[in-house]
Amino acid sequence: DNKLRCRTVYAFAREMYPKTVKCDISYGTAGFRTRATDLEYVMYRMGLLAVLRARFKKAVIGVMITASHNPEPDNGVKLVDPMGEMLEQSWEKWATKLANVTDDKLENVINDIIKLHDIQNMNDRPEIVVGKDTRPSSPSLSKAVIDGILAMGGKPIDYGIVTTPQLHYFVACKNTHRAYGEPTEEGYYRKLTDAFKKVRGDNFNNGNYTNRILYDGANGVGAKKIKFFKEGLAGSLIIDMYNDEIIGSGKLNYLCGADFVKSQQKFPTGLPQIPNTRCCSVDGDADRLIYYYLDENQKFHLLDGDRIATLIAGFFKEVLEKTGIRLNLGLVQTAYANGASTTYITKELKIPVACVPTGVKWLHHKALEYDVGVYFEANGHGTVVFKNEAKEKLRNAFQTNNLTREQKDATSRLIHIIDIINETVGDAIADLLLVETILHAKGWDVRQWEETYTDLPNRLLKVSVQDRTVITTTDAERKCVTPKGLQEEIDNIVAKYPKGRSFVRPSGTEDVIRIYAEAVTRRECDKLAAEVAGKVHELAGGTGNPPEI
Ligand code: G16
Repeated sequence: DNKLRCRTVYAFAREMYPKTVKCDISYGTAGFRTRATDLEYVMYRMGLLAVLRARFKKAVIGVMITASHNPEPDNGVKLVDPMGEMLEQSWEKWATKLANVTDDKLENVINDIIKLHDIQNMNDRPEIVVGKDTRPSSPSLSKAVIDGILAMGGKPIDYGIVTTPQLHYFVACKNTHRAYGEPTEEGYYRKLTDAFKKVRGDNFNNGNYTNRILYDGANGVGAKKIKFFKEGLAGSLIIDMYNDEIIGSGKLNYLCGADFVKSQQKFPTGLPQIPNTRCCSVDGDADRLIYYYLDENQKFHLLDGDRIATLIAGFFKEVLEKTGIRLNLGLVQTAYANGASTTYITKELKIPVACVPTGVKWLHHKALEYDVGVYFEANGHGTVVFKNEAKEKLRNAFQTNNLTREQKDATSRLIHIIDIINETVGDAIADLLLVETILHAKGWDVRQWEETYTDLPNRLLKVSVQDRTVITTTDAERKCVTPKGLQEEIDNIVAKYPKGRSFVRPSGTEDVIRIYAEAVTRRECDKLAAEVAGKVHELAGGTGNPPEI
């Protein structure tokens, strides 16, 4: 049987999805990502791998076709593990291997995977859930994934165009036999909006908080899906939508969306410029969320993932204290977190903070160590995760009669809030509902939220190099190991700037080196970023001109 299966796989590959690209690609920060035209055979092979993974785990596995924040001509693919988490790291190596072998070696690698993992149930037909974003290249790439699933004998369940977090949610629902929710789009909208409405109650506004927000859909799936939320929220939150999805218009993520707003620190195109009005942007697959506003002098103010993290962590600390239930709370960040946010969390909120490398998989994993783990990247990617025992503890406490009125109210609020959150992965729309819930509870407008601490001016730059793998890092990406001498140069530059901090790392999703810098003033910060970028360009084989600010 096995032999026959492998032959089919090979024949399919040779006829329909031959390997057309010579150079290798690797499973990076968020799966494979490159030009869409180079991806058909990779997609087919990931369909194959998903079925093998599903047989090994005896569970439903997900495949998402998206390049998220990347420009529209790019695309990508990532596998989703049984509880909705990112593919386990040891299998990333297999993904890379399977993607890069020549067609005639495909059979061998598949046999290696089967043997090494002792996969016996080769006749099982596991379900593989497939989703895609709105890119014009996504339908044909999705077909390649589905052909791979079929060739390997799996059962594709095609959810069509969905957000990345929706796909993660479907996988978790299926594998928990619906304990996490209904594995349908309707089930997802209902779970989140019902919980939101319960917590909000009849008073839609509170103190300085008003329930209207301007929403930038990045011309992607986040625009398409917010419409269902608007209906479900029934006026409890009014979402004015801009940058609506226009499939194939070439505008995805262009001058708008969470990545543009965060990295350019600019107001996006397409939204009305109304002073002191809360605005937010999601990215191309709706797993990142960024807030911002323009003041009366048209000055731009950014409230990024660090702000969202501190708002959420601070709120959970307050509510947990009110419940009287002892649960430990922690926050996970990356090196991109603004130094001021880390100081605020540790000194004022007194919540422990951990720092891990870029990539949701690292943050998610670390956050699971706490009873209640909040994790966010500065770029707006994050969520809150709860240990099962923590949820049980809350539910059990609520059932007993040992709580005071205040403790009971706080416990019930927390139980409902858990249902607003998509615990499987960062989810821009679920995060939006959570932020709005907290601002409403506090009665805060966007300026009060911003007043909690003052960000250090910071700058993100990109440098193009011949080969980004020449830069390797350690210490949660805060120090670079190669090329030799670069870290000493960076240290010397940083030493000239009071409270200066800078690090460099190769991107896992684009062909560039990323530079981060922060300092006390905007001028110094920009000078620091430019100096470090110049050094990277010089010592790491930069192409073209070094970036200018
Ligand atoms: C992906 C990852 C994020 C990461 C971002 C940038 O986001 O999921 O964890 O921060 O890429 O990664 P890098 O700096 O390595 O290019 P998304 O929203 O594009 O999926």
